[in-house]
Amino acid sequence: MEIAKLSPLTASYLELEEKFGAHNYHPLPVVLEKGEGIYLWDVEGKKYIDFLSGYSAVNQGHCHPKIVQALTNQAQKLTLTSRAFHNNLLGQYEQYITRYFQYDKVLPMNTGVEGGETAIKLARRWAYVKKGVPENKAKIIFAEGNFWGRTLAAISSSTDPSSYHQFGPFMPGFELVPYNDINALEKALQDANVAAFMVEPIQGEAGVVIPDEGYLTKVRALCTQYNVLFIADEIQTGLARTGKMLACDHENVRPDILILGKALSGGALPVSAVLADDFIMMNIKPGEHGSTYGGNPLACAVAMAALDVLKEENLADNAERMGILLRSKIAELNSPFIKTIRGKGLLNAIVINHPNKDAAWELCLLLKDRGLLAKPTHGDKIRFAPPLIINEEEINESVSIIASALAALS
Ligand code: PXG
Repeated sequence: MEIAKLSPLTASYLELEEKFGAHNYHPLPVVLEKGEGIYLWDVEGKKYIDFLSGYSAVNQGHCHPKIVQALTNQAQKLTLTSRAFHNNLLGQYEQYITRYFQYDKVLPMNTGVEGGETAIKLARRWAYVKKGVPENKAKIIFAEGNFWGRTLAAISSSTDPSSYHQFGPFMPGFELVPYNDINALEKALQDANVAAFMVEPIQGEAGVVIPDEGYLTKVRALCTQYNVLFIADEIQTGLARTGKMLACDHENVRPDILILGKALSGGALPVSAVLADDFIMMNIKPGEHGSTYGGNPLACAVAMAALDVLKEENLADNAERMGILLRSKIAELNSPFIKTIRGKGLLNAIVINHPNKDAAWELCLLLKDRGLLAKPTHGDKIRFAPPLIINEEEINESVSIIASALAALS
């Protein structure tokens, strides 16, 4: 029915997806064909400011020239060898990323969720080999409201019924504590079979939920006290998104296992990485973990370029400054429809205050009509997370669009 209101061209693309694709997403009715910097263009030629950035994969901006150059150069030379053989970029990339984040070793994977799975395997193995947990008894603690993907392990730790309902049975050995609750965490960590606590420094998909200041510091201290590994899922919060290279940097804490993904390729292809020191990483032996595409030379070349851009263009600082501006300008709108605006750097969300439960979706349609793309999460929240290269003028323009859309919301 929605399709009928669209132009015939746009509708034709939606009809194809409707007919031939699984219905596992509910996208906004816009068909994009080009991206450059903070901008996207649809098949009708309409231009938009991107306020989602591919769920924070496109921190460097769409089709960043340096990343595209690295991709195209390498694509003409060698793209995949598998790990059956060495390739000439893997070692260079491993040295580059471990120096960049100050860990002994990296284990390269592809998607974020594989990074999460890898971190959990590393933690379980460490628990058996080093901590002395009896075989098959290791536990991993997660925070309620977590989101780390869609595999069976990831949904086994989920508290969102739309993620796990009718997909059981689930992975054993997973336990939950409330997010931002240090006492509950301490209680859980007292169990001698606990291998790790895996947590997002800011919960992204839950609606940009920021823990109290000091939470990560206390998590770090408790994990050390109880000999439990602290796994930070920085797949969405990392790589300058929140105004620091890592969200953990806001409290100067160093996780035992760091998971990165998304912007590690700037949106060019799936690249994820798990970083840890030798006492964790060296418990995995040849043949015990891997992936056909993990560490492929194309990914290595792209990831080095993507990481270069973050530093060369000071994107963490820009995210910090533009985030402050964005939140203050939105607060100044004093809209009755905005219950809260919260965030760190350019990972922000508004919570909608409206009697109509579809108001967040309606607002996103109004934003789209006015040239800004954002997507609701959990019904009443909308993430505002543009590429980190956005400037002051563009923030001002975005806020004008948001003001106009709010004014049109009835
Ligand atoms: N950890 C966090 C914190 C994430 O936000 C993942 C892990 C999984 O990454 P991959 O690359 O396996 O999707 C995420 C993913 C979506 C979607 O529909 C994904 C995320 C957030 C919202 C929607 O693809 N984040």
